[in-house]
Amino acid sequence: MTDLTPPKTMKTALILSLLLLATHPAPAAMHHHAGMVMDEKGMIMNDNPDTLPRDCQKLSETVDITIHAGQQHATRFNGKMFAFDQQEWHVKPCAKINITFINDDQIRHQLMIHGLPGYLYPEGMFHLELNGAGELKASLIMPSQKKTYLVHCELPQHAEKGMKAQLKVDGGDGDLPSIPGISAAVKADSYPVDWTRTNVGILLLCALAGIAVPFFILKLK
Ligand SMILES: [Cu+2]
Repeated sequence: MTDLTPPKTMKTALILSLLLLATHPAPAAMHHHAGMVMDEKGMIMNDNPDTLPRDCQKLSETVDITIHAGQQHATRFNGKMFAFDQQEWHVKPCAKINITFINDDQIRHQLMIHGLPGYLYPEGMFHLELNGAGELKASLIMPSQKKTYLVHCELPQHAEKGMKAQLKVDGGDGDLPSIPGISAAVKADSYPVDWTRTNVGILLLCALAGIAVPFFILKLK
Protein backbone atom coordinates (compact mmCIF):
# COMPACT_ATOMS: atom_id res chain seq x y z
CA MET A 1 0.00 0.00 0.00
CA THR A 2 1.29 3.47 -0.91
CA ASP A 3 1.52 6.14 1.74
CA LEU A 4 -0.28 9.29 0.46
CA THR A 5 0.81 11.58 3.31
CA PRO A 6 3.60 13.90 2.19
CA PRO A 7 7.03 13.21 3.60
CA LYS A 8 8.05 15.10 6.71
CA THR A 9 10.57 17.33 4.88
CA MET A 10 7.88 18.40 2.40
CA LYS A 11 5.52 19.26 5.24
CA THR A 12 8.20 21.40 6.91
CA ALA A 13 8.91 23.15 3.60
CA LEU A 14 5.20 23.85 3.15
CA ILE A 15 4.84 25.28 6.65
CA LEU A 16 7.97 27.37 6.16
CA SER A 17 6.75 28.85 2.88
CA LEU A 18 3.35 29.63 4.41
CA LEU A 19 5.11 31.36 7.28
CA LEU A 20 7.25 33.33 4.81
CA LEU A 21 4.16 34.41 2.89
CA ALA A 22 2.46 35.52 6.10
CA THR A 23 5.43 37.56 7.32
CA HIS A 24 6.35 39.00 3.88
CA PRO A 25 3.19 40.30 2.22
CA ALA A 26 3.25 40.91 -1.52
CA PRO A 27 5.32 44.02 -2.34
CA ALA A 28 3.22 47.16 -2.22
CA ALA A 29 3.49 49.98 -4.77
CA MET A 30 6.05 51.70 -2.51
CA HIS A 31 9.50 50.06 -2.52
CA HIS A 32 11.98 50.53 0.29
CA HIS A 33 15.69 50.03 -0.28
CA ALA A 34 18.57 51.22 1.85
CA GLY A 35 18.05 54.98 1.94
CA MET A 36 15.62 54.94 -0.96
CA VAL A 37 11.83 55.12 -1.29
CA MET A 38 10.33 54.73 -4.74
CA ASP A 39 6.87 54.48 -6.28
CA GLU A 40 5.19 55.30 -9.57
CA LYS A 41 5.08 59.00 -8.59
CA GLY A 42 8.75 59.47 -7.82
CA MET A 43 11.69 58.73 -5.58
CA ILE A 44 13.30 59.84 -2.31
CA MET A 45 16.96 59.01 -1.64
CA ASN A 46 18.82 59.52 1.65
CA ASP A 47 15.98 61.04 3.64
CA ASN A 48 17.48 61.86 7.06
CA PRO A 49 14.99 63.20 9.60
CA ASP A 50 16.88 62.21 12.78
CA THR A 51 20.61 61.39 12.49
CA LEU A 52 22.90 64.23 13.53
CA PRO A 53 26.09 64.78 11.54
CA ARG A 54 29.22 63.90 13.62
CA ASP A 55 30.14 67.56 14.08
CA CYS A 56 26.74 68.54 15.53
CA GLN A 57 25.86 68.23 19.22
CA LYS A 58 22.23 69.13 18.66
CA LEU A 59 19.91 70.69 16.10
CA SER A 60 20.25 74.48 15.85
CA GLU A 61 16.90 75.03 14.15
CA THR A 62 14.22 73.28 12.10
CA VAL A 63 13.37 75.01 8.83
CA ASP A 64 10.45 74.18 6.55
CA ILE A 65 11.24 74.94 2.91
CA THR A 66 8.87 74.52 -0.01
CA ILE A 67 10.60 74.33 -3.39
CA HIS A 68 8.68 74.51 -6.65
CA ALA A 69 10.19 73.29 -9.92
CA GLY A 70 8.89 74.11 -13.38
CA GLN A 71 9.05 76.03 -16.61
CA GLN A 72 6.83 78.85 -15.26
CA HIS A 73 9.59 79.79 -12.77
CA ALA A 74 12.12 80.34 -15.58
CA THR A 75 10.21 83.07 -17.42
CA ARG A 76 11.88 85.83 -15.35
CA PHE A 77 15.36 84.68 -16.48
CA ASN A 78 16.47 85.52 -20.02
CA GLY A 79 17.29 82.46 -22.10
CA LYS A 80 16.37 79.98 -19.36
CA MET A 81 13.77 77.25 -19.73
CA PHE A 82 13.56 75.47 -16.36
CA ALA A 83 13.99 76.83 -12.83
CA PHE A 84 13.14 76.46 -9.17
CA ASP A 85 10.95 79.21 -7.68
CA GLN A 86 13.89 80.31 -5.49
CA GLN A 87 17.61 80.21 -6.21
CA GLU A 88 19.05 80.50 -2.72
CA TRP A 89 18.29 79.32 0.82
CA HIS A 90 20.05 80.13 4.09
CA VAL A 91 20.19 77.91 7.17
CA LYS A 92 22.25 77.77 10.36
CA PRO A 93 24.95 75.15 11.00
CA CYS A 94 23.35 71.85 12.16
CA ALA A 95 19.90 72.87 10.90
CA LYS A 96 17.23 70.33 10.09
CA ILE A 97 15.49 71.13 6.81
CA ASN A 98 12.04 69.73 6.06
CA ILE A 99 11.68 69.98 2.31
CA THR A 100 8.42 69.95 0.40
CA PHE A 101 9.28 69.51 -3.26
CA ILE A 102 6.55 70.42 -5.75
CA ASN A 103 6.79 69.74 -9.47
CA ASP A 104 4.57 72.18 -11.40
CA ASP A 105 5.36 70.57 -14.77
CA GLN A 106 4.06 67.42 -16.44
CA ILE A 107 7.65 66.26 -17.05
CA ARG A 108 10.21 64.76 -14.67
CA HIS A 109 12.23 67.00 -12.35
CA GLN A 110 14.71 66.37 -9.57
CA LEU A 111 15.91 68.21 -6.51
CA MET A 112 19.45 67.10 -5.76
CA ILE A 113 21.71 68.50 -3.05
CA HIS A 114 25.40 67.65 -3.47
CA GLY A 115 28.50 67.78 -1.28
CA LEU A 116 26.95 66.33 1.90
CA PRO A 117 29.03 64.05 4.19
CA GLY A 118 29.20 60.59 2.60
CA TYR A 119 28.98 58.66 5.92
CA LEU A 120 25.46 60.06 6.36
CA TYR A 121 24.34 60.59 2.76
CA PRO A 122 25.69 57.91 0.38
CA GLU A 123 27.61 59.56 -2.48
CA GLY A 124 27.19 62.84 -0.61
CA MET A 125 23.77 63.27 -2.12
CA PHE A 126 20.18 63.99 -1.12
CA HIS A 127 17.84 63.28 -4.00
CA LEU A 128 14.13 63.85 -4.64
CA GLU A 129 12.51 63.07 -7.95
CA LEU A 130 8.99 63.53 -9.33
CA ASN A 131 7.99 61.88 -12.60
CA GLY A 132 5.36 64.57 -13.25
CA ALA A 133 3.24 67.11 -11.39
CA GLY A 134 3.12 66.25 -7.70
CA GLU A 135 4.60 66.69 -4.27
CA LEU A 136 7.21 64.92 -2.09
CA LYS A 137 8.36 65.53 1.48
CA ALA A 138 11.72 64.58 2.99
CA SER A 139 14.20 65.91 5.53
CA LEU A 140 17.92 66.33 5.93
CA ILE A 141 20.27 67.63 8.62
CA MET A 142 23.11 69.88 7.55
CA PRO A 143 26.65 69.65 9.00
CA SER A 144 28.16 72.58 10.93
CA GLN A 145 30.65 73.64 8.24
CA LYS A 146 30.33 77.08 6.60
CA LYS A 147 29.60 75.96 3.05
CA THR A 148 27.57 76.53 -0.13
CA TYR A 149 25.83 73.41 -1.45
CA LEU A 150 24.79 72.89 -5.06
CA VAL A 151 21.07 72.27 -5.57
CA HIS A 152 19.99 71.23 -9.06
CA CYS A 153 18.05 68.95 -11.37
CA GLU A 154 20.38 66.47 -13.00
CA LEU A 155 18.23 65.56 -15.99
CA PRO A 156 20.01 66.31 -19.29
CA GLN A 157 20.15 70.08 -19.91
CA HIS A 158 17.82 71.01 -17.03
CA ALA A 159 20.57 72.58 -14.87
CA GLU A 160 22.14 74.25 -17.93
CA LYS A 161 18.72 75.64 -18.83
CA GLY A 162 18.30 77.18 -15.38
CA MET A 163 17.31 74.54 -12.83
CA LYS A 164 20.17 75.38 -10.52
CA ALA A 165 20.29 76.93 -7.04
CA GLN A 166 22.39 77.06 -3.88
CA LEU A 167 21.91 76.25 -0.22
CA LYS A 168 24.10 78.22 2.18
CA VAL A 169 25.01 77.00 5.65
CA ASP A 170 26.33 79.69 7.99
CA GLY A 171 26.35 82.22 5.11
CA GLY A 172 28.07 79.80 2.73
CA ASP A 173 31.57 79.94 1.25
CA GLY A 174 30.75 81.97 -1.87
CA ASP A 175 28.38 81.79 -4.82
CA LEU A 176 28.40 78.91 -7.27
CA PRO A 177 28.61 79.80 -10.98
CA SER A 178 25.58 80.29 -13.26
CA ILE A 179 22.86 80.42 -10.60
CA PRO A 180 20.03 82.30 -12.39
CA GLY A 181 19.71 85.85 -11.11
CA ILE A 182 22.66 85.42 -8.71
CA SER A 183 25.93 84.62 -10.46
CA ALA A 184 27.42 84.71 -13.96
CA ALA A 185 28.28 81.61 -15.96
CA VAL A 186 31.92 80.44 -15.99
CA LYS A 187 31.82 80.78 -19.77
CA ALA A 188 29.36 83.42 -20.88
CA ASP A 189 27.50 82.81 -24.14
CA SER A 190 29.22 84.68 -26.95
CA TYR A 191 27.98 85.21 -30.50
CA PRO A 192 30.80 87.04 -32.31
CA VAL A 193 30.12 88.62 -35.71
CA ASP A 194 32.90 88.67 -38.27
CA TRP A 195 32.64 92.19 -39.78
CA THR A 196 35.01 91.76 -42.75
CA ARG A 197 34.60 93.88 -45.89
CA THR A 198 33.29 90.87 -47.85
CA ASN A 199 30.64 90.10 -45.20
CA VAL A 200 29.48 93.73 -45.10
CA GLY A 201 29.35 93.71 -48.94
CA ILE A 202 27.24 90.53 -49.02
CA LEU A 203 24.92 91.95 -46.35
CA LEU A 204 24.42 95.20 -48.35
CA LEU A 205 23.84 93.26 -51.57
CA CYS A 206 21.18 91.10 -49.85
CA ALA A 207 19.51 94.21 -48.43
CA LEU A 208 19.43 95.88 -51.86
CA ALA A 209 18.10 92.70 -53.49
CA GLY A 210 15.36 92.57 -50.84
CA ILE A 211 14.39 96.20 -51.46
CA ALA A 212 14.36 95.58 -55.23
CA VAL A 213 11.89 92.65 -55.05
CA PRO A 214 8.66 94.75 -54.73
CA PHE A 215 9.72 96.92 -57.72
CA PHE A 216 10.19 93.83 -59.88
CA ILE A 217 6.76 92.55 -58.86
CA LEU A 218 5.18 95.94 -59.68
CA LYS A 219 6.90 95.97 -63.07
CA LEU A 220 5.66 92.46 -63.88
CA LYS A 221 2.03 93.44 -63.29
CU1 LIG B 1 14.31 69.06 -14.25
